Amino acid sequence: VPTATLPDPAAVREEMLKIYPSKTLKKRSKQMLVNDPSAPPEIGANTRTVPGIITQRGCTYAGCRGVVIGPIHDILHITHGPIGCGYYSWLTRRNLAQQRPDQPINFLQYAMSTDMMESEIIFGGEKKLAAAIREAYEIFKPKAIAVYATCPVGLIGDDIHSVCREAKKELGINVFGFSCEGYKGVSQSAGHHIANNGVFKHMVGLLDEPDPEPFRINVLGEYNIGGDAWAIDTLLKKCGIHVTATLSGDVTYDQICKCHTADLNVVMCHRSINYMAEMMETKYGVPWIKVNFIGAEQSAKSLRKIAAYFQDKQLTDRVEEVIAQEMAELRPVIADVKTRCEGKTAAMFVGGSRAHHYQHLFKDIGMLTVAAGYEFAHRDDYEGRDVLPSIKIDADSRNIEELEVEADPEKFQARKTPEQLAALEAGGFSFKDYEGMMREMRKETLIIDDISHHEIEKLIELYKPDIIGSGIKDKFVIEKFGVPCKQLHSYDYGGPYAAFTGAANFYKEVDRMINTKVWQLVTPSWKKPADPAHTFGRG
Ligand code: CFM
Ligand code: HCA
Repeated sequence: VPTATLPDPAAVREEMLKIYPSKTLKKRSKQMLVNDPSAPPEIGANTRTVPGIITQRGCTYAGCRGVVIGPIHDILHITHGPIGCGYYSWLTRRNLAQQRPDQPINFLQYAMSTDMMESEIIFGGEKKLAAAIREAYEIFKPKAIAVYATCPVGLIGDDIHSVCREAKKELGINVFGFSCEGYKGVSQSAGHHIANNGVFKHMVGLLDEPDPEPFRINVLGEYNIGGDAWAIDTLLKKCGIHVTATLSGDVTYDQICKCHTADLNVVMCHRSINYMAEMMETKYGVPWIKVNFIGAEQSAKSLRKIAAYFQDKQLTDRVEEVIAQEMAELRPVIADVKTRCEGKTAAMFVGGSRAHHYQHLFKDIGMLTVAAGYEFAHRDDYEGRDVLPSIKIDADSRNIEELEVEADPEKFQARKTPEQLAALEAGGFSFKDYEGMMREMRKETLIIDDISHHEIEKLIELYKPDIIGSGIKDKFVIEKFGVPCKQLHSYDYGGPYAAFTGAANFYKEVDRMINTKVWQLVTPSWKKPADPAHTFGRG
């Protein structure tokens, strides 16, 4: 991409900021930066959105129930609250699970809620919750039930945890609650933290039955959107690497209960699950490494890293064989797509990890990301792990209790001997080498945290990107400007995009989206003569 043709990012930033009143301007200034990969500047991430700004963020309940725990498909999820939260989170995130012979019903299709009414808001909803748990148990006989508190529950002070404890005693199954009221944090990120704590406390470690296969790993922070976890699983299987559990994509309760028996945790989405990786290491001795199966080069690098960890010649050879095979199939696709996509530009504003990961897929086909940002990530996701001590004081972490975790004297098991660790280190292997987004991005890229609709409009006007990766809340705003928008949350119902096979799907879809002539037919409404019936809004 001839970067000389790109606008000056500092000038774009000024242009975006100039309409804000002074207090908002001050705040937003810290959340918009021009990148320097050699010394990432400090970003004002994970702070409260200014009221009135149109944000893409979600709430704590969404992060807990919707994102991290929702995909566990053989337990019941009961939302305690008025019906809205349960109803509007029903099947919106693409939590895919395969039907299994031992479990004919896929519980993910249900929306279960206590449907609190005015009387419960006034007199308390604990009795109704206890009755709902009992009723749900009678109908479905699940292995476990999880209860999620919504905003009003926290406000009136229902004690969901004691209701769950009672139900656990009465029914003889695992019942546990999450105080994930939507207002708890500044975004869904707080919900991840609450979810991790609960999963760790109530599930991990309950089943001491290691899978018999060698090279056992858990894939943490992989949620099987569009079948990504299946694509990764297939690739790992080809190499002879076994997945004990994917947290949380197409995963069962038992898999989570025994995931502490794995040899290694590999972390895809650091933002949503770093807490779990750290806690499992402390309590059970499972080390973790960061991986990324989005993008061909990144997938190869991740496989090599896993093989390097196991220090096994046969596995290393097999991994190289698989990479060679997969790349032989992928190369012609890349070459073909590149003829039409090379030199095009992308911008990405997504969640807490994909804005980073997907840049690699665009890079594979010769495209450049000119601007990027997360919705709710923290400083370490932008700047790298080095900032960890200081992120402890960020907005979400202040509100959420850290679990006190210590090594379990019976279950802790060091996965490597000191000699093996020394050999790994001598070979240049490093654990926890999490670099964050900024170090892996071109100098002068514009970084925008928690982007607003106003800023997206300015970005389109000044950068004219060929494609934007984003979510449902702004997809159609973007497309009305004549710019294709690829949803990087739901994949617009496509996918998988992970691993080599998924990468091929992504390249072809981006090619189709960018190169279709349909965008030339779009005339945005503000370019047409004013309609006297709609005189308000954009003039
Ligand atoms: Fe992690 Fe996710 Fe993401 Fe996320 Fe999400 Fe998601 Fe996302 Mo939507 S866990 S941070 S809270 S990778 S639901 S599967 S797509 S915003 S970038
Ligand atoms: C969430 C879920 C979401 C929303 C997607 C979007 C998802 O944040 O609660 O805004 O397009 O991936 O389903 O991130």
